[in-house]
Amino acid sequence: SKPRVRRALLSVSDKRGLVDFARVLAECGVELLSTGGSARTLREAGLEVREVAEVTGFPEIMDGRVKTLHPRIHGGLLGRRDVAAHRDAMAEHGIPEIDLLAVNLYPFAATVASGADRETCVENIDIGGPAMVRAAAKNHAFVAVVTSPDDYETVLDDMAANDGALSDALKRRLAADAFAHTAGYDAAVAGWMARQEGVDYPRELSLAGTRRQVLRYGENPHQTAAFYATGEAGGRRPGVATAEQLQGKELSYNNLNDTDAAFEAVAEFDEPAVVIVKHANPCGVAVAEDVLKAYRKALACDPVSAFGGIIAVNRPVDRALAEAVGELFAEVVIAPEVDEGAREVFAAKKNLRVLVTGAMPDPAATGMTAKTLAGGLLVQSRDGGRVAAEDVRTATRRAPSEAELRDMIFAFRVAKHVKSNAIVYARDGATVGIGAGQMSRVDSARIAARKAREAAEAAGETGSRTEGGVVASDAFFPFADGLLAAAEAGVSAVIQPGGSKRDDEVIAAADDKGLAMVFTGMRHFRH
Ligand code: 93A
Repeated sequence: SKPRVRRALLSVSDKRGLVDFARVLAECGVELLSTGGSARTLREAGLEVREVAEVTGFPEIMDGRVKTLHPRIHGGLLGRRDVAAHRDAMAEHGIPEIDLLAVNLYPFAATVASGADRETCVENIDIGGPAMVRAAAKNHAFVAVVTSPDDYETVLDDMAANDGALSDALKRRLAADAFAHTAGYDAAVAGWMARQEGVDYPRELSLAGTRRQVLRYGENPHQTAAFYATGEAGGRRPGVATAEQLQGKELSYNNLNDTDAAFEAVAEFDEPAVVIVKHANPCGVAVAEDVLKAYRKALACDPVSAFGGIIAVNRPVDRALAEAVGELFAEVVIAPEVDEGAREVFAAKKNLRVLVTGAMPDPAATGMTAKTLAGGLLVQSRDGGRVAAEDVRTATRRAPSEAELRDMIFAFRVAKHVKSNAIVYARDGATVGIGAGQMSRVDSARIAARKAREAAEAAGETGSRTEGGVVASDAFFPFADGLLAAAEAGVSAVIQPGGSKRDDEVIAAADDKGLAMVFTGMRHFRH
């Protein structure tokens, strides 16, 4: 049978669960070794521990920079128990075998996130911890390494089931986690150091994050999937990765993707706003004096698509909004806050997933986006571009009215969150037709107009919703046809980046139809 765990080295910054873990180990007859702070915590809890300094015969020096970096420790972690020469070396040099290592590292990412100065961040780069973790993980045939307090219980259960020994399966799994842990840790250090030097993309890029959740499946049931929190901005960007889920089933891969799209979109607006998303595209967006009005306007855009959608709100959700949302079949609601009354209403909808983020993210903040392609990774800064009324230039004879301009800025911000080619019709602070993801811009323009017509018909309206509205295009109109399709739908104003070779043709067509058209000079492709 396997050798029992006889000696454990515990050296942790995050002391969560440490005492309980160590107490059970001690009860199993395991000798405890530990470093300064960890040893103190254990002694205060009445446990018997040997300090590493006692084993090495060498004090912790240089403010703790050198405490475990010693052959008496590393020999005990790396020595093979099945090689006579290794055993002899241990005996000769008084090296105690370490069978179990529990280490978690100096909190580097949290120190950076706290806004600490450079020196403090550097001091929080753990050297001895990763060295021990890697040594134990390499020697996983004989040594178990625990890098997360969440695994203490698993280790104790495994020991209980194996007569005080640890199974090979668990040791291997823990070793894999250990290398992932140190890789992620070094990636955080490398990323921070590069950013200090103004380098966005270090030569070796790791996006290693922490696995938050193994998902039931991916985009389709035959695909596997997991959700990783990369801790972007030190985990300070409020959103789906940091949100608290109040109720409802586990979020699926598609839920997470769509919820992110919805929440990032609703963060664009200063006024109370609601975004409804289906298949990663908004199918209704509106701003209003309050979120209940905004919700009604957003829903009216395309109530058919909104069925089973994701609803994102940029203000606290109250009882009235929760009741209105309750009339629809929605998958997810995400908001910075959900008040008591709303929580009561939602509680009756067991399947509805409700997420609270605590705050709204800064829509203009810097950050990174990544997408994979075969054998590679495309990385770019996130699209923090945000066109305001003062950024646009009138291209036509007629300048837009203030109301037109307000709707155009709104529509352009929506278009940024619609897959290209994106065409967005809007009126009075609400989208009335959205054309997404078409290979031809004129098709997007026609689809958006058709959707507006059909929604109006279904609602029994006689007038046209696009009449007197505005249209936004995420990229320039290469020809006049897309603009003419919008003119046909009755819009009075157009917002687009401009910059086509045929801008003159497009401007002439707009002038001919009496439209006001502004150029943003900024494009918002989204694929
Ligand atoms: O400063 S270090 O890089 N040098 C070391 O030799 C060393 N050994 C363990 N950091 C070192 N550690 C780290 O100290 C561990 O990874 C753990 O995070 C922390 C535990 O210290 P204490 O027990 O004194 O609280």
